[in-house]
Amino acid sequence: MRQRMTQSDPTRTVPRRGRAAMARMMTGLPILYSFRRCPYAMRARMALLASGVSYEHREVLLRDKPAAMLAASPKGTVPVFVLADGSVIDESIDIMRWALEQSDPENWMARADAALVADYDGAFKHHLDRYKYWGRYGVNPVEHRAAGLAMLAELDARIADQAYLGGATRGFSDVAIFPFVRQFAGVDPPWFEAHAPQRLRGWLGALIASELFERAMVRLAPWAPGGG
Ligand SMILES: N[C@@H](CCC(=O)N[C@@H](CS)C(=O)NCC(=O)O)C(=O)O
Repeated sequence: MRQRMTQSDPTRTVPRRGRAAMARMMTGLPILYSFRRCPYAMRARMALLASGVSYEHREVLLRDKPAAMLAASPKGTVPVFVLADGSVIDESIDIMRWALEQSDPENWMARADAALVADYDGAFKHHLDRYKYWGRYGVNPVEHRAAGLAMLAELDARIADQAYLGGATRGFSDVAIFPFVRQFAGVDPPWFEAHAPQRLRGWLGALIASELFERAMVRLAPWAPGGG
């Protein structure tokens, strides 16, 4: 490998599958396969941006996933993060952790409640999906909306005396959870406005209005191999 890299035209001698990996080794930038509207990808992007780690963003169409992404992670979900050494992280929470291990300037990990995040990834997401896509599940959305709202009341209690879940400033838990609350709010905004606790709505609004979220929601054309 080392010898090949010193040759004048590596593309002639390196097997096809090896070329992308070699380019990666040369640029050194990790790659994030991402989808703008995916809440899991949102939180991964926000942690990467907060950490300041450089990476190559590859926007993906979920109906037309790049072969390179599927080769890295056959389970086919975004986000997928491919490190320069070829290792792959394909769970959003793990991408967040990895980013913040590199650098955590806002000290997010000091405000990480793993049990709470797991509860939102589990029970809340369960209710969110059934509220939003009730037809697909053949369920009564109102029941799942009520169950989600009950969870949000608990979340609201956590911010009774502080602006964010872990204290005065945003942390890991806030960023890991709010994209799902945003989706919940977006199913029926007038209903959410009328029924969700006011403080909780303020918490959500602040995270949505943040510059970090704005940066994470930048619109990019889908990535195509060879297209840059
Ligand atoms: N546990 C995964 C879940 C990721 C996930 O489910 N992403 C969705 C999009 S929001 C996806 O890629 N679904 C596959 C598809 O729609 O084809 C994570 O946290 O990264």
